[in-house]
Amino acid sequence: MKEIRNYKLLINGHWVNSTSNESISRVSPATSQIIANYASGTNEDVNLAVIAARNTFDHGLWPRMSGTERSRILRKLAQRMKDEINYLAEIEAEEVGKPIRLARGDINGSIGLVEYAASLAEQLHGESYNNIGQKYLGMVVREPVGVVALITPWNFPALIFCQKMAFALAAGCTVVVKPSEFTSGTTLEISRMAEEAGVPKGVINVVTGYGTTVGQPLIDHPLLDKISFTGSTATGKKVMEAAAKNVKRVSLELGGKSANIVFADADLEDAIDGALFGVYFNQGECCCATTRLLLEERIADQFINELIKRVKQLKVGHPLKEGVDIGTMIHKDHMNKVLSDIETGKNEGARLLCGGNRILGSEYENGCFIEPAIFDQVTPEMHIFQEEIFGPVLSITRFTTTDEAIAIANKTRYGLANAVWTKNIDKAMKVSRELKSGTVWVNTVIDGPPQLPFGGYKASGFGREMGKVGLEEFTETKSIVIHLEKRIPFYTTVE
Ligand code: TXE
Repeated sequence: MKEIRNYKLLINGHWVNSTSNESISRVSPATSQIIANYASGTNEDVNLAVIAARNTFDHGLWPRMSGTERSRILRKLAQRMKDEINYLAEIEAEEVGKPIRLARGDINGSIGLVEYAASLAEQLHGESYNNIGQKYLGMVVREPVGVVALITPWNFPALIFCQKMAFALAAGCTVVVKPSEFTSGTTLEISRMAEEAGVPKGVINVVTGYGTTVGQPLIDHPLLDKISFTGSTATGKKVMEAAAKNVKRVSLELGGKSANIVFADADLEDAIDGALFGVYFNQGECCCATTRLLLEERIADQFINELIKRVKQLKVGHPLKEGVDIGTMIHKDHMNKVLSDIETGKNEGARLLCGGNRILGSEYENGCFIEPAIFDQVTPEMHIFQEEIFGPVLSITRFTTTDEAIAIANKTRYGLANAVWTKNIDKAMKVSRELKSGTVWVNTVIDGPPQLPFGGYKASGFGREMGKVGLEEFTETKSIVIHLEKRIPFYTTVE
């Protein structure tokens, strides 16, 4: 048996026990055996962490360093992550239940995010206006927003942590991180590496624990300047409520229900692979998963037949086994929720074409494995069309015209991402322009470099991560108006 990893909290540069002295055991979602223990943080731990981040921001070196110095340290962090890439990937695969091949990709992606944020740290600048009259000079300067709470979910723990932390640090902020209680391992390990790379104490503080006992006191804390949250829409609303109390800045990356529109003139081989990857990647536990496949009627039957053949070849299995395509659901409750959504789909009249059962027996017996499922004849009023299932479940709806495809794709309260497959550039651009989402993929899916911002329209949230704007989200804008020479008095003095 592998060694169980035991973790403490990181507060003001020290690894400390929680004041509760209690821990949270993470069991493997593949085997039900304990793989890690995280400290169960409290209100008091949160308070200590926020005070440390506040003091470091108000009096410490980090926000006052040059961008080049911050950039150098972030690059060292990226190097430390490269040194331990396999270790990080194993933790990610084990704790999330995702295939090791994917976990390696996630850690590589996380390194890429840190490197890109490091480059932005050097480039962050404002504007100057030298054209506003002889007697004026205007400057627009960017300042770090301050102390930021980073609250992250369980599906991409390392990637989402780096997508927030590296940009916040590049801007000069200090952070208090609350990772998911199911997958805190890589956040703690990367924070250790950040210290080793030279990030000063108090810049990154990590309080592990539950949403109610750590998350809520954190978002309520009056000494925070901003909350950056990724998770469910329900918790996102709580974040907004808490932030309203003292007008904290907020950015929210919430759920999604992405459409994947395939036109008859697409490269169908590519589109089939994209349809599979878009929904079964990370077991479907992905906010931008393209869970709604919209097929042009005249190719639908042929496309579906091929899709079913290909789905049956996907290997569901233990996350650490090479060659596995689909791992396990994050935990039993979530698995049961996904199975219940599948039942709802059947009951509301959608046609289950394959999969959708829990897999039991031999290596699957103690895990949370589900066969990848495909539903046909899904209509927009159905629960499975509208609600985020967050599992390996694809819904198919057919269309005949481009306008119909756009209308169906937009019939959701979410707006995180959508994809379109066609070889016709006019059609690709018309659809891209009319889809209501923060991202549109054309002839690809779940794709994109750190230069491109990511975030939602509508109920998928607001604010953007990555790209230059991802850095600006962690800044305040200050206008400095400078008057030169003697002013013409506004109030004239009477002799
Ligand atoms: O999310 P939560 P859960 C969706 C997905 C999934 C559902 C529920 O549909 O099935 O959400 O997942 C912390 N104050 N997404 O319950 O609760 C929590 O501890 C402050 C989409 O895990 O939103 C965790 O660290 N924080 C999503 C983080 O919030 C609180 C990814 C997210 O957990 C809190 C994950 C509180 N009161 C799930 N309560 C995406 N957008 O990618 C909980 N938390």
